[in-house]
Amino acid sequence: MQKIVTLTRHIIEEQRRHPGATGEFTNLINDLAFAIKLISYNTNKAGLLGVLGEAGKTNVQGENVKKLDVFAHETMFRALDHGGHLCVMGSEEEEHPIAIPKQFPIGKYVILFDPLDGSSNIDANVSVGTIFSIYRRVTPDGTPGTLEDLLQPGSSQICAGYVVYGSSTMLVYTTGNGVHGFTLDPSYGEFVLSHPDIKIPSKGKIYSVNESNFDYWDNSIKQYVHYVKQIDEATGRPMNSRYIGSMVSDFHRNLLYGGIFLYPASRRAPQGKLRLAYEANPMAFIIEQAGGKASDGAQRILDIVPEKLHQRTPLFIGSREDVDLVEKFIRGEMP
Ligand code: AHM
Ligand code: MG
Repeated sequence: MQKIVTLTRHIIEEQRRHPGATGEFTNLINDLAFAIKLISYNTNKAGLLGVLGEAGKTNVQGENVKKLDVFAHETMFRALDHGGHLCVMGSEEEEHPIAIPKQFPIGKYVILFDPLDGSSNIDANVSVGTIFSIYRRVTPDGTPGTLEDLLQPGSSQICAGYVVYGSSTMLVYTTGNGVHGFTLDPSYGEFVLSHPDIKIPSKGKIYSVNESNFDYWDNSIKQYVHYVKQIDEATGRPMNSRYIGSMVSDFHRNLLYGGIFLYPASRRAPQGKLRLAYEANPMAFIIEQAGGKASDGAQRILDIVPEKLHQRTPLFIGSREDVDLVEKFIRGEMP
């Protein structure tokens, strides 16, 4: 019989490498996987269930919230609140740290998540995703977690992952031992290992950026984007433009094929658009584990010490050589 490696089995085998592992982390991932299955099921059924459209609220970033965002946020919270593994949560959809309800035990881990990334795409049936990031707490055990637990640099992550709700649902994660992709088999509801040890090519063919921001960018970014479109066979140009506008999907494609995703700062969004804790850090951990690179243009994303929960950052992420090159443009080292 062919060996099928489920997500649970994979996590258990990974945890065996850590002497003293209690199984708590494995249980946390199992709770998370349950939430993801529920979100996946409802994302697939979004049109049928009549959950499309605006929920009539705005989130902390002042953006419109779609109904499925609210559902995904609540599902994550409710699947994770009672297990006794977490001391605090942070969600892109919630302005403040989310406490563990008083009736439940408090654990040693911290989770941050973007419950439904790319939500402006839902109504058009374009792939969306969930992104998560797990840390060990830094405040004393047994007490409720605080903002301090949530404001750790990305380099302290112990696990990060994302889910693409696409033509199939895929979960990609790392615990610092490579990047592994699992596909949800809808017939028996398990995530099965389909993409072991993913590595991103050191140089890619694809660039992904919202070029409608061109006039708002610094000259260095304009020059870089102009450069990648010029014809020069020796350096593999022009690169190919691909932009879905759903970060998880853009990132996932570039991870598999090679390339760069950029969301620079601009006059319109002086700190960039994407959030450090919910989007940049988890993707940065994954890309580094896959052999790629993530930068804010000047420094490694994972080295940034966050000051605010919903802090934004410029982001350049993908194949190492491609990110190196855009940094050179930013430093003014390219003609
Ligand atoms: P969201 O978390 O509110 O969905 O916003 C993040 C999304 C990313 O998925 C995507 O990369 C980006 O916003 C697209 O932004 P833009 O429409 O400005 O190109
Ligand atoms: Mg998002």
